Amino acid sequence: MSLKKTLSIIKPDAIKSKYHGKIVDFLENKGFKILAHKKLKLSKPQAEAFYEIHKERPFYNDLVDFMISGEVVVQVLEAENAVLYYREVMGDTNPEKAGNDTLRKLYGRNIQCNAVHGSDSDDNASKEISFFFNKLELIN
Ligand code: IDP
Ligand code: MG
Repeated sequence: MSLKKTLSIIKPDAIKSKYHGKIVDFLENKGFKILAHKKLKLSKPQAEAFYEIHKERPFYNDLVDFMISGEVVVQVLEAENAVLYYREVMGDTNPEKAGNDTLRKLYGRNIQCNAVHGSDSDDNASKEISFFFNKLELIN
């Protein structure tokens, strides 16, 4: 068994809709251990830096504005093959295409306001976790 970590963000649309508690429940029911968890409001430079890899994509500016439009909750999740498994649990980027019983199907509104973020590789998970958390904040 190889336990891995991934970074999750509950996005402003889901926090505003009061889905925070439901999403935490869902994650625990799916078997994730929450190693770290905090609420914060991203500044523009922070959101731009976090989504730097999408800088050239047409939706980048809108995505940054959306991510700074309200509070977010960032979490470190642990599970076997956490990155891949969380991407399954989130569902497709577009909630309309997401499978039943996925977070984005249940709580996402559209392709931008899609309730949650999850890392897309183990390397990016490490980078994204260090972006938000220092070692002292992580249960090990
Ligand atoms: P992912 O979150 O499923 O990994 P990415 O392609 O990495 O999807 O895109 C990052 C985020 O940018 C998405 O979660 C969504 O909020 C937003 N996004 C992606 N594609 C579009 C689009 O075509 N229009 C508007 N926003 C988008
Ligand atoms: Mg992505």
